[in-house]
Amino acid sequence: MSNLLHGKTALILGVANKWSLAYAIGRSFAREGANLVITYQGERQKLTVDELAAELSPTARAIQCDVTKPEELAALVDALQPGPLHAVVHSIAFANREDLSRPFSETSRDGFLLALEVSAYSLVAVSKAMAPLMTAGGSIVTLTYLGAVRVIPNYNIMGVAKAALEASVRYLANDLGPANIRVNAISAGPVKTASARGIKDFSKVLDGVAAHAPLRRNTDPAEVADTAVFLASELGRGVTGNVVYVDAGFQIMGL
Ligand code: NAD
Ligand code: IMJ
Repeated sequence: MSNLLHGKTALILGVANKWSLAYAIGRSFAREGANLVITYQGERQKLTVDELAAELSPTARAIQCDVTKPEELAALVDALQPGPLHAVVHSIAFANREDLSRPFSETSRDGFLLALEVSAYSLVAVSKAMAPLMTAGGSIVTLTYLGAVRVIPNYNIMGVAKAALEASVRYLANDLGPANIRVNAISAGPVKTASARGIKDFSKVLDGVAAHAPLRRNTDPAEVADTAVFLASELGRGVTGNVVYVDAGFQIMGL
């Protein structure tokens, strides 16, 4: 392709390993000439993510940022000074494992609040922290899933968190539009990442999508990543407040 992000600085939050959707997005952004800062949650991921940053580009930086720690978000803002920052990709979600297997009606207050804090409020916190650096306008993109709007077995509290995330996208788009900052979500079809591993019947979900989606196959992380390029680039300049489905068409089906 053709340097669609040349001269732009992009922040990508949520790289854990080479399977992370955030890393696929990093690869597409690097291909398009972006200057990259990627983040990881904790010390345990530092070595892996330092190596992944080096593979993306010689200038890519990796910084630790647990989104539940305001001091780490503040340190990230400092590391990005003086800006300008053009693009932010939020690729973060977490819920307690037991809340992704027990009946949804058994969700605890703590489990509910944790999933909503990490998976939805963090987009608000990140947008609030980064918008002042986006002085030339820009693009904020988050990752969501169909479980926000349909009942998907075991997705449970994550579905509620993604519904809050998608509504946050609309309210943030309205607030930040006057600064020419666009805010959108990509709703990706199921992909076998660390966040999918160990989920009961995940292989059946993948097989079901491949059998029934209009394109008769699963979603390739590179397709999700290239849609993020579109949204972060000038090509996406008229798009804000949207949820773009990159799911081989699965979500249009009734039966
Ligand atoms: P992943 O496990 O590689 O990424 C999830 C990331 O969230 C990890 O890097 C993890 O460290 C990070 N994270 C969790 N808690 C955090 C915290 N407190 N602070 C900072 N980071 C934290 O898995 P993935 O599939 O690449 O997930 C990325 C996003 O894509 C998530 O929002 C997920 O809901 C979404 N998504 C995934 C799929 C799928 O099938 N894999 C489908 C649609 C949407
Ligand atoms: C997750 C759970 C149940 C069904 C699921 C998923 N389906 C898909 C996912 C059908 C596609 C993956 N997904 C879209 C997510 O957002 C996953 C979030 C997640 C995963 C885990 C697993 C490990 C853990 N906590 C988690 N928190 C969030 O301990």
